Amino acid sequence: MMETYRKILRRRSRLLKLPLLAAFTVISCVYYGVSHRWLSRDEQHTFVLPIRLPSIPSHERGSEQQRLWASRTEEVKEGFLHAYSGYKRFAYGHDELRPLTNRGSDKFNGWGLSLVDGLDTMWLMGLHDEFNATLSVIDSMNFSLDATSHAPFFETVIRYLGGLLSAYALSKETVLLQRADELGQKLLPAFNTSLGLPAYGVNTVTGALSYGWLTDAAMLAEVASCQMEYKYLAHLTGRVEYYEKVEKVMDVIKRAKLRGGMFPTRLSMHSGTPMNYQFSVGGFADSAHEYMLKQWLLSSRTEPKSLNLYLRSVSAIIQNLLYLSPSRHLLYVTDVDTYRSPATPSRKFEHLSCFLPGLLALGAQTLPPSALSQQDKELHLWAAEGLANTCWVLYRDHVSGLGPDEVEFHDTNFKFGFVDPEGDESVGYVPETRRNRLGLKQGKWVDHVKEWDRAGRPGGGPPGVKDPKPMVDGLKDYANTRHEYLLRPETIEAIYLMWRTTGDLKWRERGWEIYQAIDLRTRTPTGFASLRTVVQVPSPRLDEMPSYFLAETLKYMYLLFHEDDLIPLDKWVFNTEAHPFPMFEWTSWEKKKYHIPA
Ligand code: DMJ
Repeated sequence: MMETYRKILRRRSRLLKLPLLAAFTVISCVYYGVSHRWLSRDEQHTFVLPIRLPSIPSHERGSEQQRLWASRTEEVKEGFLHAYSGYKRFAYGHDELRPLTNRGSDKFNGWGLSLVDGLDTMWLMGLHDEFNATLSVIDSMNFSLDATSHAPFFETVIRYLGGLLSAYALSKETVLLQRADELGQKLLPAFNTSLGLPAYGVNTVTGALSYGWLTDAAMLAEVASCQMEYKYLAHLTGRVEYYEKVEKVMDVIKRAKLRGGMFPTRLSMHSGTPMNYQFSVGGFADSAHEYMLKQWLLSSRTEPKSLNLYLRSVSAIIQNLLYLSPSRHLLYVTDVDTYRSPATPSRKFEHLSCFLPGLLALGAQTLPPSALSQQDKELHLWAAEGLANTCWVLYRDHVSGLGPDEVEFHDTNFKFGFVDPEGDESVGYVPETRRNRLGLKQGKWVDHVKEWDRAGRPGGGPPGVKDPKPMVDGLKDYANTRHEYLLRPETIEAIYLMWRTTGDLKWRERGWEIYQAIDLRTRTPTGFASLRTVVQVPSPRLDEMPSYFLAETLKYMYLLFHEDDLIPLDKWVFNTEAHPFPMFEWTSWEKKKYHIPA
Protein backbone atom coordinates (compact mmCIF):
# COMPACT_ATOMS: atom_id res chain seq x y z
CA MET A 1 0.00 0.00 0.00
CA MET A 2 2.79 2.37 1.08
CA GLU A 3 4.72 1.47 -2.08
CA THR A 4 1.71 2.26 -4.34
CA TYR A 5 1.23 5.58 -2.52
CA ARG A 6 4.93 6.49 -3.06
CA LYS A 7 4.64 5.57 -6.75
CA ILE A 8 1.62 7.83 -7.14
CA LEU A 9 3.45 10.60 -5.33
CA ARG A 10 6.54 10.17 -7.56
CA ARG A 11 4.37 10.15 -10.70
CA ARG A 12 2.46 13.21 -9.46
CA SER A 13 5.62 15.09 -8.64
CA ARG A 14 6.99 14.13 -12.10
CA LEU A 15 3.75 15.39 -13.58
CA LEU A 16 4.03 18.56 -11.51
CA LYS A 17 7.63 19.02 -12.65
CA LEU A 18 6.64 18.81 -16.30
CA PRO A 19 4.78 22.13 -16.51
CA LEU A 20 7.50 23.74 -14.41
CA LEU A 21 10.15 22.40 -16.78
CA ALA A 22 8.12 23.50 -19.78
CA ALA A 23 7.63 26.99 -18.35
CA PHE A 24 11.34 27.24 -17.59
CA THR A 25 12.23 26.12 -21.12
CA VAL A 26 9.86 28.62 -22.71
CA ILE A 27 11.16 31.50 -20.56
CA SER A 28 14.80 30.57 -21.27
CA CYS A 29 14.16 30.30 -25.00
CA VAL A 30 12.37 33.62 -25.08
CA TYR A 31 15.14 35.28 -23.04
CA TYR A 32 17.90 33.77 -25.17
CA GLY A 33 15.96 34.52 -28.33
CA VAL A 34 15.41 38.08 -27.28
CA SER A 35 18.97 38.56 -26.16
CA HIS A 36 20.67 36.69 -29.00
CA ARG A 37 19.20 34.57 -31.78
CA TRP A 38 16.05 36.36 -32.82
CA LEU A 39 17.85 39.63 -33.07
CA SER A 40 19.80 40.73 -36.11
CA ARG A 41 23.57 40.84 -35.73
CA ASP A 42 23.28 44.60 -35.30
CA GLU A 43 21.07 44.15 -32.28
CA GLN A 44 22.94 41.46 -30.43
CA HIS A 45 25.00 43.66 -28.15
CA THR A 46 22.18 45.72 -26.74
CA PHE A 47 21.88 43.74 -23.48
CA VAL A 48 24.91 44.85 -21.59
CA LEU A 49 26.27 44.76 -18.10
CA PRO A 50 26.94 48.01 -16.22
CA ILE A 51 30.29 49.64 -16.95
CA ARG A 52 32.80 48.72 -14.27
CA LEU A 53 35.89 50.88 -14.16
CA PRO A 54 38.51 50.59 -11.44
CA SER A 55 37.61 52.86 -8.57
CA ILE A 56 40.63 54.99 -7.92
CA PRO A 57 40.79 56.02 -4.28
CA SER A 58 41.74 59.64 -3.82
CA HIS A 59 44.41 60.55 -1.32
CA GLU A 60 43.37 61.39 2.21
CA ARG A 61 42.51 65.07 2.69
CA GLY A 62 45.50 66.95 4.09
CA SER A 63 47.97 64.16 3.21
CA GLU A 64 51.21 65.04 1.48
CA GLN A 65 50.17 63.25 -1.73
CA GLN A 66 46.84 65.01 -1.78
CA ARG A 67 48.58 68.38 -1.41
CA LEU A 68 51.06 67.48 -4.13
CA TRP A 69 48.41 66.59 -6.72
CA ALA A 70 46.27 69.54 -5.70
CA SER A 71 49.19 71.87 -6.32
CA ARG A 72 49.88 70.25 -9.71
CA THR A 73 46.23 70.68 -10.63
CA GLU A 74 46.51 74.35 -9.67
CA GLU A 75 49.60 74.74 -11.85
CA VAL A 76 47.67 73.51 -14.88
CA LYS A 77 44.85 75.89 -14.05
CA GLU A 78 47.35 78.73 -13.84
CA GLY A 79 48.72 77.61 -17.25
CA PHE A 80 45.21 77.75 -18.71
CA LEU A 81 44.61 81.21 -17.26
CA HIS A 82 47.94 82.40 -18.63
CA ALA A 83 47.07 81.16 -22.13
CA TYR A 84 43.50 82.41 -22.00
CA SER A 85 44.50 85.85 -20.67
CA GLY A 86 46.97 86.23 -23.54
CA TYR A 87 44.24 85.27 -25.98
CA LYS A 88 41.79 87.65 -24.32
CA ARG A 89 44.20 90.53 -24.31
CA PHE A 90 45.62 90.22 -27.82
CA ALA A 91 43.31 88.08 -29.90
CA TYR A 92 39.79 88.21 -28.42
CA GLY A 93 37.19 87.65 -31.10
CA HIS A 94 39.78 86.01 -33.34
CA ASP A 95 40.16 82.27 -33.63
CA GLU A 96 43.58 81.80 -32.09
CA LEU A 97 46.41 83.71 -30.47
CA ARG A 98 49.77 84.14 -32.17
CA PRO A 99 51.84 83.92 -29.00
CA LEU A 100 55.07 85.39 -30.41
CA THR A 101 53.75 88.46 -32.17
CA ASN A 102 50.67 88.90 -29.97
CA ARG A 103 48.16 89.06 -32.75
CA GLY A 104 45.07 87.08 -33.67
CA SER A 105 44.75 84.50 -36.42
CA ASP A 106 41.53 83.44 -38.17
CA LYS A 107 41.90 80.04 -39.81
CA PHE A 108 38.56 78.71 -38.55
CA ASN A 109 35.86 81.11 -39.72
CA GLY A 110 37.03 84.02 -37.55
CA TRP A 111 34.17 83.68 -35.06
CA GLY A 112 36.36 83.45 -31.94
CA LEU A 113 37.23 79.75 -31.87
CA SER A 114 39.51 79.62 -28.80
CA LEU A 115 36.77 81.11 -26.69
CA VAL A 116 34.27 78.39 -27.61
CA ASP A 117 36.78 75.54 -27.68
CA GLY A 118 38.11 76.45 -24.22
CA LEU A 119 34.72 77.08 -22.63
CA ASP A 120 34.09 73.70 -20.98
CA THR A 121 37.70 73.55 -19.72
CA MET A 122 37.00 76.86 -18.00
CA TRP A 123 33.89 75.43 -16.39
CA LEU A 124 35.65 72.26 -15.23
CA MET A 125 38.46 74.33 -13.73
CA GLY A 126 35.89 76.25 -11.71
CA LEU A 127 36.59 79.51 -13.57
CA HIS A 128 32.93 80.44 -13.47
CA ASP A 129 33.38 84.21 -13.59
CA GLU A 130 35.46 83.87 -16.74
CA PHE A 131 32.89 81.45 -18.09
CA ASN A 132 29.95 83.74 -17.38
CA ALA A 133 31.76 86.67 -18.96
CA THR A 134 31.83 84.83 -22.29
CA LEU A 135 28.08 84.23 -22.46
CA SER A 136 27.15 87.63 -23.86
CA VAL A 137 29.95 87.30 -26.42
CA ILE A 138 28.65 83.91 -27.44
CA ASP A 139 25.12 85.27 -27.58
CA SER A 140 26.17 87.84 -30.16
CA MET A 141 28.64 85.59 -31.98
CA ASN A 142 28.21 85.98 -35.70
CA PHE A 143 28.14 82.65 -37.50
CA SER A 144 28.21 84.29 -40.90
CA LEU A 145 30.82 84.29 -43.63
CA ASP A 146 31.45 86.37 -46.72
CA ALA A 147 30.20 84.97 -50.00
CA THR A 148 33.48 83.34 -51.00
CA SER A 149 34.37 81.65 -47.69
CA HIS A 150 33.43 78.22 -46.38
CA ALA A 151 33.35 76.86 -42.86
CA PRO A 152 35.42 73.66 -42.73
CA PHE A 153 32.66 71.26 -41.76
CA PHE A 154 34.68 68.79 -39.66
CA GLU A 155 36.62 71.38 -37.65
CA THR A 156 33.55 73.56 -37.15
CA VAL A 157 31.53 70.61 -35.85
CA ILE A 158 34.10 69.13 -33.48
CA ARG A 159 35.39 72.43 -32.13
CA TYR A 160 32.54 74.97 -32.23
CA LEU A 161 29.48 72.76 -32.09
CA GLY A 162 31.15 70.29 -29.72
CA GLY A 163 32.37 73.15 -27.51
CA LEU A 164 28.94 74.78 -27.25
CA LEU A 165 27.17 71.50 -26.55
CA SER A 166 29.59 70.40 -23.89
CA ALA A 167 29.57 73.78 -22.16
CA TYR A 168 25.77 73.59 -22.22
CA ALA A 169 25.77 70.06 -20.79
CA LEU A 170 27.96 71.18 -17.89
CA SER A 171 26.42 74.57 -17.14
CA LYS A 172 22.85 74.29 -18.48
CA GLU A 173 23.09 77.87 -19.79
CA THR A 174 20.35 77.90 -22.44
CA VAL A 175 22.07 80.46 -24.64
CA LEU A 176 24.70 77.82 -25.40
CA LEU A 177 22.10 75.36 -26.63
CA GLN A 178 20.33 78.05 -28.66
CA ARG A 179 23.58 78.94 -30.40
CA ALA A 180 24.49 75.28 -30.92
CA ASP A 181 21.11 74.72 -32.55
CA GLU A 182 21.56 77.77 -34.77
CA LEU A 183 25.03 76.65 -35.82
CA GLY A 184 23.80 73.10 -36.36
CA GLN A 185 21.16 74.47 -38.77
CA LYS A 186 23.62 76.66 -40.63
CA LEU A 187 25.95 73.73 -41.23
CA LEU A 188 23.22 71.34 -42.42
CA PRO A 189 23.52 72.24 -46.15
CA ALA A 190 26.89 70.43 -46.02
CA PHE A 191 24.89 67.20 -46.32
CA ASN A 192 23.27 68.30 -49.61
CA THR A 193 25.46 66.02 -51.70
CA SER A 194 24.48 63.09 -53.88
CA LEU A 195 24.80 60.50 -51.10
CA GLY A 196 24.53 62.77 -48.12
CA LEU A 197 28.23 62.59 -47.16
CA PRO A 198 29.08 66.05 -45.80
CA ALA A 199 31.13 68.26 -48.09
CA TYR A 200 34.49 69.58 -46.91
CA GLY A 201 33.17 73.11 -46.45
CA VAL A 202 29.90 75.01 -46.37
CA ASN A 203 29.01 78.66 -46.54
CA THR A 204 26.85 79.34 -43.50
CA VAL A 205 24.89 82.10 -45.26
CA THR A 206 24.30 80.80 -48.76
CA GLY A 207 24.69 77.07 -48.15
CA ALA A 208 27.21 76.90 -51.01
CA LEU A 209 29.59 73.94 -50.76
CA SER A 210 33.29 73.53 -51.28
CA TYR A 211 35.09 70.24 -51.77
CA GLY A 212 38.59 71.17 -50.66
CA TRP A 213 41.49 69.54 -52.47
CA LEU A 214 39.70 66.21 -52.92
CA THR A 215 36.94 67.02 -55.37
CA ASP A 216 35.21 63.66 -55.64
CA ALA A 217 36.42 61.98 -52.49
CA ALA A 218 35.43 62.27 -48.87
CA MET A 219 37.99 61.86 -46.13
CA LEU A 220 36.92 59.14 -43.71
CA ALA A 221 37.72 61.14 -40.54
CA GLU A 222 35.83 64.15 -41.86
CA VAL A 223 32.56 62.47 -42.76
CA ALA A 224 32.43 60.08 -39.82
CA SER A 225 33.14 62.52 -37.00
CA CYS A 226 29.98 64.58 -36.75
CA GLN A 227 27.60 61.92 -35.42
CA MET A 228 28.12 62.47 -31.70
CA GLU A 229 27.50 66.19 -31.97
CA TYR A 230 24.44 65.95 -34.21
CA LYS A 231 22.88 63.05 -32.33
CA TYR A 232 23.26 64.83 -28.99
CA LEU A 233 21.83 67.96 -30.60
CA ALA A 234 18.91 65.90 -31.96
CA HIS A 235 18.29 64.59 -28.46
CA LEU A 236 18.32 68.09 -26.97
CA THR A 237 16.19 69.77 -29.63
CA GLY A 238 13.95 67.03 -30.98
CA ARG A 239 14.94 67.91 -34.56
CA VAL A 240 14.71 64.76 -36.59
CA GLU A 241 16.87 66.04 -39.46
CA TYR A 242 19.94 66.17 -37.23
CA TYR A 243 19.69 62.48 -36.49
CA GLU A 244 18.71 61.42 -40.01
CA LYS A 245 21.51 63.26 -41.79
CA VAL A 246 24.33 61.78 -39.74
CA GLU A 247 22.85 58.31 -39.55
CA LYS A 248 22.65 58.26 -43.34
CA VAL A 249 26.41 58.78 -43.40
CA MET A 250 26.84 55.79 -41.11
CA ASP A 251 24.75 53.72 -43.52
CA VAL A 252 26.98 54.68 -46.45
CA ILE A 253 30.04 53.68 -44.45
CA LYS A 254 28.43 50.44 -43.40
CA ARG A 255 27.58 49.57 -47.01
CA ALA A 256 31.08 50.33 -48.38
CA LYS A 257 32.62 47.15 -49.73
CA LEU A 258 35.63 46.47 -47.58
CA ARG A 259 38.26 43.83 -47.19
CA GLY A 260 37.89 42.79 -43.56
CA GLY A 261 37.22 45.89 -41.49
CA MET A 262 39.85 47.85 -43.38
CA PHE A 263 38.04 51.13 -43.93
CA PRO A 264 39.87 53.19 -46.57
CA THR A 265 40.83 56.76 -45.79
CA ARG A 266 38.89 58.01 -48.86
CA LEU A 267 35.39 57.22 -50.06
CA SER A 268 33.74 58.34 -53.28
CA MET A 269 31.33 61.21 -52.65
CA HIS A 270 29.10 59.79 -55.37
CA SER A 271 29.08 56.05 -54.82
CA GLY A 272 30.43 55.63 -51.29
CA THR A 273 32.93 53.09 -52.57
CA PRO A 274 36.58 53.10 -51.44
CA MET A 275 38.75 55.54 -53.41
CA ASN A 276 42.11 54.34 -52.16
CA TYR A 277 43.82 51.43 -50.46
CA GLN A 278 45.18 53.15 -47.41
CA PHE A 279 44.09 51.68 -44.08
CA SER A 280 45.11 53.96 -41.25
CA VAL A 281 44.34 55.42 -37.85
CA GLY A 282 46.32 58.58 -38.60
CA GLY A 283 45.07 62.04 -39.51
CA PHE A 284 42.86 60.99 -42.44
CA ALA A 285 40.93 58.38 -40.48
CA ASP A 286 41.53 58.75 -36.73
CA SER A 287 38.27 60.02 -35.27
CA ALA A 288 36.13 57.86 -37.60
CA HIS A 289 37.26 54.82 -35.59
CA GLU A 290 36.80 56.77 -32.39
CA TYR A 291 33.20 57.76 -33.19
CA MET A 292 32.18 54.18 -33.95
CA LEU A 293 32.69 53.22 -30.31
CA LYS A 294 31.67 56.56 -28.89
CA GLN A 295 28.30 56.82 -30.64
CA TRP A 296 27.41 53.56 -28.98
CA LEU A 297 28.62 54.81 -25.60
CA LEU A 298 26.78 58.10 -26.02
CA SER A 299 23.51 56.24 -26.53
CA SER A 300 24.16 54.47 -23.21
CA ARG A 301 25.29 51.45 -25.24
CA THR A 302 22.00 50.95 -27.01
CA GLU A 303 22.86 51.72 -30.66
CA PRO A 304 24.44 48.54 -31.99
CA LYS A 305 25.12 49.64 -35.58
CA SER A 306 28.11 51.78 -34.67
CA LEU A 307 29.31 49.20 -32.18
CA ASN A 308 29.48 46.54 -34.86
CA LEU A 309 31.42 48.92 -37.09
CA TYR A 310 33.84 49.49 -34.21
CA LEU A 311 34.29 45.78 -33.61
CA ARG A 312 35.11 45.28 -37.29
CA SER A 313 37.50 48.19 -37.49
CA VAL A 314 39.29 47.59 -34.20
CA SER A 315 39.92 43.96 -34.99
CA ALA A 316 41.34 44.93 -38.41
CA ILE A 317 43.51 47.58 -36.73
CA ILE A 318 44.93 45.10 -34.25
CA GLN A 319 45.49 42.43 -36.89
CA ASN A 320 47.03 44.67 -39.54
CA LEU A 321 48.38 47.94 -38.21
CA LEU A 322 50.33 47.12 -35.06
CA TYR A 323 54.05 46.48 -35.37
CA LEU A 324 57.06 46.17 -33.11
CA SER A 325 60.14 48.32 -33.39
CA PRO A 326 63.51 46.61 -33.87
CA SER A 327 65.63 47.32 -30.84
CA ARG A 328 63.39 48.31 -27.95
CA HIS A 329 60.35 46.39 -29.18
CA LEU A 330 58.17 49.46 -28.97
CA LEU A 331 54.63 48.77 -30.07
CA TYR A 332 53.43 51.24 -32.69
CA VAL A 333 50.48 51.69 -35.03
CA THR A 334 51.04 52.55 -38.64
CA ASP A 335 49.12 52.52 -41.91
CA VAL A 336 49.17 49.91 -44.65
CA ASP A 337 48.69 49.82 -48.39
CA THR A 338 46.03 47.13 -48.74
CA TYR A 339 46.44 46.94 -52.53
CA ARG A 340 49.61 44.94 -52.07
CA SER A 341 49.49 41.44 -50.74
CA PRO A 342 50.54 41.10 -48.02
CA ALA A 343 49.52 44.65 -47.06
CA THR A 344 52.63 46.83 -46.80
CA PRO A 345 53.17 49.03 -43.76
CA SER A 346 54.56 52.54 -44.17
CA ARG A 347 56.00 52.24 -40.63
CA LYS A 348 55.04 55.89 -40.09
CA PHE A 349 53.70 56.64 -36.64
CA GLU A 350 51.84 59.92 -36.18
CA HIS A 351 51.38 61.81 -32.94
CA LEU A 352 47.73 61.99 -34.00
CA SER A 353 47.53 58.18 -33.74
CA CYS A 354 48.20 58.34 -30.01
CA PHE A 355 44.45 58.67 -29.46
CA LEU A 356 44.27 54.92 -30.15
CA PRO A 357 45.56 53.50 -26.85
CA GLY A 358 42.96 55.47 -24.92
CA LEU A 359 40.22 54.28 -27.26
CA LEU A 360 41.31 50.66 -26.93
CA ALA A 361 41.37 50.91 -23.14
CA LEU A 362 37.96 52.57 -23.09
CA GLY A 363 36.53 49.95 -25.44
CA ALA A 364 37.99 47.03 -23.52
CA GLN A 365 36.50 48.33 -20.26
CA THR A 366 33.06 49.10 -21.64
CA LEU A 367 32.30 46.35 -24.19
CA PRO A 368 30.22 43.47 -22.84
CA PRO A 369 31.61 39.91 -23.04
CA SER A 370 29.10 39.16 -25.80
CA ALA A 371 30.94 41.69 -27.97
CA LEU A 372 34.52 41.21 -26.79
CA SER A 373 35.69 37.85 -25.50
CA GLN A 374 37.95 37.67 -22.48
CA GLN A 375 40.84 36.75 -24.78
CA ASP A 376 40.26 39.74 -27.06
CA LYS A 377 39.81 42.04 -24.09
CA GLU A 378 43.24 40.98 -22.87
CA LEU A 379 44.69 41.66 -26.32
CA HIS A 380 43.08 45.11 -26.51
CA LEU A 381 44.38 46.02 -23.06
CA TRP A 382 47.92 44.92 -23.94
CA ALA A 383 47.75 46.93 -27.15
CA ALA A 384 46.52 49.96 -25.20
CA GLU A 385 49.35 49.67 -22.67
CA GLY A 386 52.07 49.07 -25.27
CA LEU A 387 50.96 51.92 -27.52
CA ALA A 388 50.56 54.35 -24.65
CA ASN A 389 54.09 53.44 -23.51
CA THR A 390 55.42 54.25 -26.97
CA CYS A 391 53.53 57.55 -27.14
CA TRP A 392 55.08 58.50 -23.81
CA VAL A 393 58.61 57.31 -24.57
CA LEU A 394 58.71 59.37 -27.77
CA TYR A 395 58.51 62.39 -25.47
CA ARG A 396 61.19 61.11 -23.10
CA ASP A 397 63.47 60.22 -26.03
CA HIS A 398 63.93 63.89 -26.87
CA VAL A 399 66.01 66.48 -25.11
CA SER A 400 63.02 68.85 -24.99
CA GLY A 401 60.91 66.23 -23.17
CA LEU A 402 58.34 66.60 -25.95
CA GLY A 403 57.40 64.25 -28.76
CA PRO A 404 57.70 64.86 -32.52
CA ASP A 405 54.68 65.07 -34.77
CA GLU A 406 55.65 61.99 -36.81
CA VAL A 407 58.35 59.33 -36.83
CA GLU A 408 59.18 56.46 -39.16
CA PHE A 409 60.20 53.22 -37.50
CA HIS A 410 62.93 51.09 -38.99
CA ASP A 411 62.11 47.68 -40.40
CA THR A 412 61.37 45.30 -37.55
CA ASN A 413 62.86 42.02 -38.62
CA PHE A 414 65.58 42.83 -40.96
CA LYS A 415 67.75 45.80 -40.26
CA PHE A 416 68.05 45.84 -36.51
CA GLY A 417 66.71 42.71 -34.94
CA PHE A 418 63.45 41.16 -33.86
CA VAL A 419 61.59 39.99 -30.82
CA ASP A 420 62.97 36.66 -29.79
CA PRO A 421 60.18 34.48 -28.39
CA GLU A 422 62.69 32.86 -26.06
CA GLY A 423 63.18 36.21 -24.42
CA ASP A 424 66.56 36.98 -25.95
CA GLU A 425 66.62 40.76 -26.14
CA SER A 426 69.62 40.85 -28.47
CA VAL A 427 69.66 43.35 -31.27
CA GLY A 428 71.22 42.89 -34.64
CA TYR A 429 70.89 41.18 -37.95
CA VAL A 430 68.84 37.99 -37.74
CA PRO A 431 69.64 35.45 -40.44
CA GLU A 432 66.69 34.78 -42.70
CA THR A 433 66.79 31.04 -42.07
CA ARG A 434 66.31 31.65 -38.36
CA ARG A 435 63.52 34.10 -38.98
CA ASN A 436 61.82 31.60 -41.26
CA ARG A 437 62.25 28.80 -38.77
CA LEU A 438 60.60 30.92 -36.13
CA GLY A 439 57.84 31.93 -38.54
CA LEU A 440 58.54 35.62 -37.97
CA LYS A 441 58.56 36.84 -41.53
CA GLN A 442 56.31 39.79 -40.77
CA GLY A 443 56.86 42.28 -38.02
CA LYS A 444 53.21 42.26 -37.07
CA TRP A 445 52.60 42.49 -33.35
CA VAL A 446 49.86 39.85 -33.36
CA ASP A 447 52.28 37.31 -34.84
CA HIS A 448 54.78 38.03 -32.09
CA VAL A 449 52.07 37.71 -29.46
CA LYS A 450 50.95 34.36 -30.89
CA GLU A 451 54.53 33.12 -30.92
CA TRP A 452 55.02 34.27 -27.32
CA ASP A 453 51.79 32.56 -26.31
CA ARG A 454 52.79 29.30 -28.02
CA ALA A 455 56.14 29.46 -26.23
CA GLY A 456 54.31 29.41 -22.87
CA ARG A 457 54.25 33.18 -22.30
CA PRO A 458 57.86 33.69 -21.14
CA GLY A 459 59.45 36.89 -19.87
CA GLY A 460 56.75 38.40 -17.68
CA GLY A 461 54.52 39.90 -20.36
CA PRO A 462 53.71 39.94 -24.05
CA PRO A 463 56.14 41.55 -26.49
CA GLY A 464 55.79 45.29 -26.86
CA VAL A 465 53.98 45.85 -23.60
CA LYS A 466 56.77 46.22 -21.05
CA ASP A 467 57.84 49.69 -19.88
CA PRO A 468 60.39 50.92 -22.43
CA LYS A 469 63.67 52.62 -21.55
CA PRO A 470 63.93 56.19 -22.79
CA MET A 471 66.90 56.88 -25.04
CA VAL A 472 67.87 60.49 -25.68
CA ASP A 473 71.25 59.75 -27.30
CA GLY A 474 72.32 57.00 -29.65
CA LEU A 475 70.75 55.31 -32.62
CA LYS A 476 67.03 55.06 -32.07
CA ASP A 477 64.70 52.55 -33.65
CA TYR A 478 63.03 55.33 -35.66
CA ALA A 479 63.81 58.57 -37.41
CA ASN A 480 61.84 61.77 -36.93
CA THR A 481 59.97 62.64 -40.10
CA ARG A 482 58.07 65.64 -38.72
CA HIS A 483 60.08 67.36 -36.04
CA GLU A 484 57.53 69.81 -34.65
CA TYR A 485 55.75 69.72 -31.32
CA LEU A 486 52.35 71.25 -32.04
CA LEU A 487 50.91 71.31 -28.49
CA ARG A 488 48.76 68.36 -29.51
CA PRO A 489 46.66 66.43 -26.97
CA GLU A 490 46.76 62.78 -28.11
CA THR A 491 49.53 61.51 -25.84
CA ILE A 492 48.12 63.16 -22.76
CA GLU A 493 44.65 61.91 -23.74
CA ALA A 494 46.05 58.35 -23.81
CA ILE A 495 47.77 58.89 -20.47
CA TYR A 496 44.59 60.23 -18.89
CA LEU A 497 42.51 57.29 -20.15
CA MET A 498 45.17 54.78 -19.06
CA TRP A 499 45.13 56.35 -15.60
CA ARG A 500 41.35 56.25 -15.36
CA THR A 501 41.07 52.67 -16.65
CA THR A 502 44.00 51.13 -14.75
CA GLY A 503 44.58 53.34 -11.71
CA ASP A 504 48.35 52.93 -12.22
CA LEU A 505 50.10 55.97 -10.76
CA LYS A 506 52.90 55.82 -13.33
CA TRP A 507 50.55 57.43 -15.86
CA ARG A 508 49.94 60.41 -13.62
CA GLU A 509 53.67 60.86 -13.05
CA ARG A 510 54.36 60.66 -16.77
CA GLY A 511 51.67 63.26 -17.40
CA TRP A 512 53.30 65.54 -14.88
CA GLU A 513 56.71 65.18 -16.59
CA ILE A 514 55.07 66.21 -19.85
CA TYR A 515 53.31 69.17 -18.32
CA GLN A 516 56.60 70.42 -16.90
CA ALA A 517 58.24 70.10 -20.32
CA ILE A 518 55.38 72.02 -21.94
CA ASP A 519 55.69 74.75 -19.34
CA LEU A 520 59.46 74.96 -19.66
CA ARG A 521 59.78 74.77 -23.43
CA THR A 522 56.67 76.38 -24.85
CA ARG A 523 55.57 79.12 -22.45
CA THR A 524 55.88 82.65 -23.80
CA PRO A 525 55.09 85.89 -21.93
CA THR A 526 51.56 85.80 -23.35
CA GLY A 527 50.72 82.15 -23.94
CA PHE A 528 52.25 78.89 -25.17
CA ALA A 529 53.82 78.34 -28.58
CA SER A 530 54.25 75.25 -30.76
CA LEU A 531 57.88 74.24 -31.34
CA ARG A 532 59.62 73.93 -34.69
CA THR A 533 61.61 70.94 -33.47
CA VAL A 534 61.80 68.72 -30.42
CA VAL A 535 65.48 67.85 -30.83
CA GLN A 536 66.91 71.22 -29.92
CA VAL A 537 66.73 73.30 -26.73
CA PRO A 538 65.88 76.06 -26.55
CA SER A 539 63.84 75.21 -29.59
CA PRO A 540 62.82 77.67 -32.26
CA ARG A 541 59.13 78.41 -31.82
CA LEU A 542 56.18 78.73 -34.12
CA ASP A 543 53.84 81.68 -33.83
CA GLU A 544 50.75 79.62 -33.01
CA MET A 545 48.74 78.42 -30.04
CA PRO A 546 46.06 76.09 -31.45
CA SER A 547 42.63 76.20 -29.82
CA TYR A 548 42.86 72.46 -29.06
CA PHE A 549 45.58 73.28 -26.54
CA LEU A 550 42.88 74.95 -24.40
CA ALA A 551 40.16 72.45 -25.29
CA GLU A 552 42.12 69.22 -24.99
CA THR A 553 45.75 69.28 -23.84
CA LEU A 554 45.18 71.38 -20.73
CA LYS A 555 41.81 69.77 -19.99
CA TYR A 556 43.19 66.23 -19.99
CA MET A 557 46.12 67.41 -17.85
CA TYR A 558 43.77 68.97 -15.34
CA LEU A 559 41.51 65.93 -15.18
CA LEU A 560 44.54 63.65 -14.82
CA PHE A 561 45.84 65.47 -11.76
CA HIS A 562 42.54 66.32 -10.14
CA GLU A 563 41.78 64.15 -7.12
CA ASP A 564 38.08 63.93 -7.99
CA ASP A 565 36.76 62.09 -10.99
CA LEU A 566 35.17 65.16 -12.57
CA ILE A 567 34.05 63.36 -15.74
CA PRO A 568 33.26 59.72 -14.84
CA LEU A 569 33.71 57.57 -17.91
CA ASP A 570 30.57 55.57 -17.23
CA LYS A 571 28.47 58.70 -17.55
CA TRP A 572 30.27 60.95 -20.01
CA VAL A 573 31.94 60.49 -23.34
CA PHE A 574 34.45 62.88 -24.91
CA ASN A 575 34.09 63.97 -28.50
CA THR A 576 37.29 64.02 -30.55
CA GLU A 577 38.05 67.57 -29.38
CA ALA A 578 37.82 66.48 -25.71
CA HIS A 579 34.37 67.99 -25.20
CA PRO A 580 32.48 65.73 -22.78
CA PHE A 581 28.83 64.87 -23.56
CA PRO A 582 26.58 63.07 -21.08
CA MET A 583 25.47 59.57 -22.09
CA PHE A 584 21.73 59.39 -22.68
CA GLU A 585 19.13 56.88 -23.78
CA TRP A 586 16.77 57.54 -26.66
CA THR A 587 13.22 57.68 -25.33
CA SER A 588 10.59 55.48 -26.96
CA TRP A 589 9.10 58.61 -28.50
CA GLU A 590 12.44 59.55 -30.06
CA LYS A 591 12.99 56.03 -31.32
CA LYS A 592 9.69 56.18 -33.10
CA LYS A 593 10.24 59.61 -34.52
CA TYR A 594 13.84 59.05 -35.67
CA HIS A 595 13.23 55.44 -36.75
CA ILE A 596 15.80 54.09 -34.31
CA PRO A 597 15.35 50.31 -34.03
CA ALA A 598 13.63 49.58 -30.70
C1 DMJ B 1 42.14 67.93 -32.61
O1 DMJ B 1 41.55 69.02 -33.21
C2 DMJ B 1 41.21 66.77 -32.61
O2 DMJ B 1 41.61 65.89 -31.63
C3 DMJ B 1 41.12 66.07 -33.93
O3 DMJ B 1 40.35 64.90 -33.89
C4 DMJ B 1 42.46 65.72 -34.51
N1 DMJ B 1 43.53 66.41 -33.93
C5 DMJ B 1 43.45 67.67 -33.32
C6 DMJ B 1 44.61 67.91 -32.39
O4 DMJ B 1 45.76 67.27 -32.70
